[in-house]
Amino acid sequence: MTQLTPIFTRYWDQPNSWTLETYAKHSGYEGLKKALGMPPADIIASVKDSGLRGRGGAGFATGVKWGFLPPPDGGPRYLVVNADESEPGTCKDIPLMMATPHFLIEGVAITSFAIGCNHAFIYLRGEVVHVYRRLLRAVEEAYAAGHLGKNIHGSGFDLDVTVHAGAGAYICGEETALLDSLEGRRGQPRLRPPFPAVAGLYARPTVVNNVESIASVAPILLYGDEWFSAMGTEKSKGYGFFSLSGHVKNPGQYEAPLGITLRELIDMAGGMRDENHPLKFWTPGGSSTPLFTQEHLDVPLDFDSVAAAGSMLGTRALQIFDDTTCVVRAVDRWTDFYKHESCGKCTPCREGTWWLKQILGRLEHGHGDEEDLEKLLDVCDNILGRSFCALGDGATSPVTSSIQYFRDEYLAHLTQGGCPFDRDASAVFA
Ligand code: L3W
Ligand code: SF4
Repeated sequence: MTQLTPIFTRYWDQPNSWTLETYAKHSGYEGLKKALGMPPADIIASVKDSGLRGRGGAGFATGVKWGFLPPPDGGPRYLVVNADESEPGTCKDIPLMMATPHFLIEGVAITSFAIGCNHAFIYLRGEVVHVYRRLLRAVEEAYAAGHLGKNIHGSGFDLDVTVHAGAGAYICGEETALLDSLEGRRGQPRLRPPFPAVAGLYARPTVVNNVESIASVAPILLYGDEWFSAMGTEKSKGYGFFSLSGHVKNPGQYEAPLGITLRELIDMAGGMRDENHPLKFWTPGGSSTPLFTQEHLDVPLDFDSVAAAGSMLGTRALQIFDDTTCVVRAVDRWTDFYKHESCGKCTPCREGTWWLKQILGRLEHGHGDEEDLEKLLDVCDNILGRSFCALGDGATSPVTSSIQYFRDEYLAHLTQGGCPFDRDASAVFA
């Protein structure tokens, strides 16, 4: 049985967990002091050796990404933390920043020193004003204690940190749209390459990493890369947040080694909310990842095992649905989100998400016809791989996977003149 690994969550239910005073009592900023005595190349090597892979969805190796920066040319280079957490079901970065913001700020300082950055940015989702205030206060505390600012701990290293709140658009979580937004433009994805590592913020070399990735750097430096890589699986090292929401008794963030299964996590969360209603479907990594069902309860939640089973680990946002949920209605709601958040830059996503929403809506409300399932799949086929960024591809995941596993339920919407769950779910799908 896999055990929880409370690192970020060790004391976050204690009073004032977010203050520098509490963080200092738990070895806070010791990792930074250690890092400042190391050659920057050794820090990058240590993060590479730890096996840390990006915690923002794509799972790209963090140390490898840092290694893509071109050699210093005398001009500025930047670290930008992607704190625009908005993927449906994803709820880990915001609790982490609320409960223990100094993990992130220490990680920012270590990473900036390693990559030669003197000005780092934290780009925060616009809606979470309470998190903005908490981060500002934590940054102030870190400056006052000499963890940020000029000549940090006598090392000669200077670092300023700017916290920037966005305006509330899901697309600004895409790294290049985020950079455009940070520069003051409308947030829309840029063509890649060039990747941000080569031409990012203000066309300068830039590392863009997720909050949890950067926060993980502090414990890796403090306890060592071998400590980190001893957890997890062969190609998915370490631990991370698994955010359970929906139909479990105790939803929340569970910190555990990668490779844990949903069966184990549901046990940790106290079981399903009602034992008379079993698990029906779930998302392994947010709504942009193909749905899983009962048959995937024992898939190890690591990057490769989830991919081999037909989905993506994504942000480990486990949205759990029991058999009282209409899958067509759930997919319709997610699709409404993608249609609303599509930035409009490319036709397949802008028009395709609109059509998906129209077809799903009429199925759910009893106006569908027999061709609708094939139309849904055809529209998805015209979005997937033909869109400018991952938002379009992600919008197709819930649609195609739900038809794969629940075609009969879609057909029932046709034969019964709309959503059977509006009448008696158990009678229809028993
Ligand atoms: C330099 C190269 N850099 C790749 C860098 C690249 C980026 C990272 C990963 O999307 C996914 C998406 C969501 N030289 C490079 C290079 N890089 N090759 O590596 O890049 P990529 O394109 O694989 O992914 P991405 O664009 O970062 C992220 C999925 O995650 N997702 C998560 C959503 C999460 C939120 C949230 O709320 N946090 O929105 C869920 O599934 O769909 O597929 O840095 O520059 N040759
Ligand atoms: Fe914008 Fe969607 Fe195209 Fe991405 S896929 S650029 S979000 S329209």
